[in-house]
Amino acid sequence: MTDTDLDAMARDILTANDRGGYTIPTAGLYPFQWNWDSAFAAWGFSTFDADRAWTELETLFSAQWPGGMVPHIIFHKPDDGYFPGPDVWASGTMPATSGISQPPVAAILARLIHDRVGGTVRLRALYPKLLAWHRWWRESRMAHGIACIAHPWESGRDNCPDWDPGMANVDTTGIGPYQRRDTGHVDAAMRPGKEDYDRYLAMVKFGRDCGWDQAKIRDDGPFLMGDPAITFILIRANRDLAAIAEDLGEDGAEPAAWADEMEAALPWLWSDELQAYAARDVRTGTFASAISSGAALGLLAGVENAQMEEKLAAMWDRVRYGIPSNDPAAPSFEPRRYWRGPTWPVVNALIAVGLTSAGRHADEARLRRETAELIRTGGFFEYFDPMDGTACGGDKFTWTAAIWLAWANREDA
Ligand code: 2M8
Repeated sequence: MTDTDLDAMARDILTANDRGGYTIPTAGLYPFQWNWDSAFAAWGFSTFDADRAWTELETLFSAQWPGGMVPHIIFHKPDDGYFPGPDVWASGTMPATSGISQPPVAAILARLIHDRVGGTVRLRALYPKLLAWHRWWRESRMAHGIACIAHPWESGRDNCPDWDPGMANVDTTGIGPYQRRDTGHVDAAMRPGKEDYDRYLAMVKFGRDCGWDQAKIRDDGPFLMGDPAITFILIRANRDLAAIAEDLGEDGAEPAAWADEMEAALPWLWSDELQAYAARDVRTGTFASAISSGAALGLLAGVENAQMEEKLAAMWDRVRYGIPSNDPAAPSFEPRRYWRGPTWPVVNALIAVGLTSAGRHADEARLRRETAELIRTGGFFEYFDPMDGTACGGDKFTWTAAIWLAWANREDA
């Protein structure tokens, strides 16, 4: 199969996963609109259908909550193939959504899409919504000046060992029996375990019981951890928003100041033991015990740090393909279990955006080559074993197809 054939297949996947204004990540396993998946889908669409790219982002922001939050799942149409569904979240919104958010990559990708295909009128309409979302992060998910997550699902890196310190303290009393659906679609050995799911549901229960009072979730919820990945993403996204504002003739001083403030707060995330930025439990102060792909996203924020770069380079050299989600040298590393080791084309693409900004073109080319190789041999799967390249999780995956089109198979990404 040639790269041209793969281009056509990738476009077909995006089109087949289109449910009318939004794409689902993959049929069966994830039958709704997911937040950061949609932003990547928009980037993919921008390579062949500019109008559809903007529509994807517009549909995502049509579910924005009055407080500015953009939810992590939007349940546009009923589907009982996924658990927990709208009845468990009980958001009370129209459309029904989850009650937490996901990595704020939309401004970063909106800027790249605008650079590629234009669309100033559509970007202008999105700008205040992006700003309101970033403000929500600042007001509802900050501690020690760092962006935090109130649920591992909010990080998008669900069962990453980054969250083990916070997960250890989540009380699961009162979580009765429930029926998971994910393990009916893919191999259970590649998914989070039951103990993880019990805790995930305990966090959802807390949010539901307090009527999704976001300040209460931050202050009293069962879980709150500083997330290096979201912190770096938000620094970059705020700077991109400031640049967008300038292009639009608006005043971007506010998001620019937010980015500077977060950058100044980074020392709170520095682990002396790991010699890297690492996830940290706000409730206990405990750091994650291994370096992860979250640290590698520092490049996206323009954060340069020689000690950390050395650690990250060593981590990359321990695998054959891409940046692993967890360090293979760590006891918690599992090469096929979801976010505990596999490499994810979407994260590689974000890191590549950072490498390009830092002028590290040889590293960017290596990461692109390794990611493209995974897709060429394994297909458009959700994620991959970074040691031997085995394709894992769901097939015909929207974000892998999008990344192929927008970055992995391009010279001009
Ligand atoms: C995964 O997360 C969902 C919950 O949001 C799940 O496992 O059920 C993660 O990989 C997340 O990053 C992604 O957005 C989602 C849909 O692809 O799947």
